[in-house]
Amino acid sequence: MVVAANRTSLQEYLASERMGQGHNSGLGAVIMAIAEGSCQVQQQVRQAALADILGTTGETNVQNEIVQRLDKASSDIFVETLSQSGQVAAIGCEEIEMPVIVQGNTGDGYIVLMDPLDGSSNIDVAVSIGSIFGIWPKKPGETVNDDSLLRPGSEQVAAAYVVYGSSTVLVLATKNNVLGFTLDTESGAYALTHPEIKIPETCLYYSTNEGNNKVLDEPTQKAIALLRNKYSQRYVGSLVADFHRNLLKGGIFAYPADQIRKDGRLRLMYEANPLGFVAEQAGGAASTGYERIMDIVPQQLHQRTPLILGNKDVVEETVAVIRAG
Ligand code: AHM
Ligand code: MG
Repeated sequence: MVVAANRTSLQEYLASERMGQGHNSGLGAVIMAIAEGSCQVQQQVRQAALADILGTTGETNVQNEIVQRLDKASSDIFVETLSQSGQVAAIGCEEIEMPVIVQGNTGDGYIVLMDPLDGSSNIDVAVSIGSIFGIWPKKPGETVNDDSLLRPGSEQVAAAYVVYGSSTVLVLATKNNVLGFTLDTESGAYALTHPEIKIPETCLYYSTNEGNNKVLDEPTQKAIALLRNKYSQRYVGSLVADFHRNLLKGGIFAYPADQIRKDGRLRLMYEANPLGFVAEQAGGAASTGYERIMDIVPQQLHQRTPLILGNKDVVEETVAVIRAG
């Protein structure tokens, strides 16, 4: 049964926003490439154990983390769909050390940075995981090279993520708004289910790895204690899933720097920047604890960052406690 027949499809929405035209020329094709790739990834995620594609590839990635077979498969899928969109000049990916420069793209086009499968530790245990994308417009007339990817998050034109949860939801943020589309697995099309997402003003949840508390510095321990005293804790261990809950229900995610992870745990270019963009467009905020995430001028494709993300007032309050020392 096709349950989404009377809803606006992602394709219809992009056409109505004229995302194939004018200064947005080609953005619709990039977003459709993400949607198409995510349909393939969600099939693999749902059938992983049956198709015998769980477990590791036996390799480690550039961050020295073990590569899961689904990490690699997702990376290959999105590199292919984005490259074939005809609108992507370069791709930066968590699983690939160097940027992928897409041959033949000579037009204006876009640069996409992605975490193709976020929440690797949850892949083998049937817990929600996701994919994250930041989209930057190529500079006019630029011939892309490796440095073309090192742009601050504030220059993103759009960002998206897909959560493979009890349903598959694609959240798209542009400078105009934030919307959610749910995949109708029968028809294979995304349908608009969450028009105009805004983070609720009331914060209900905080999401942090409490096991790290002992290695936090004192001001950060104070900031986390404040959250603990006020809000309920929810922590999946997949950033996309934790963020998605907090975006819809009101909450804050915190992965601060600690004595072991001095630069934080999460990656600036394809985790913090895209979700920071989504959060800000939905009325929220994203900070390292010391500065706005999207103001950081990146030095490296795979650099890490501390991340405090979600409800604006609570991010500001948390940051103020960390800064007060
Ligand atoms: P990944 O991109 O390799 O999956 O790693 C990032 C994940 C995030 O999804 C999540 O927020 C974090 O790592 C969890 O880390 P920890 O297990 O230290 O709590
Ligand atoms: Mg990740």
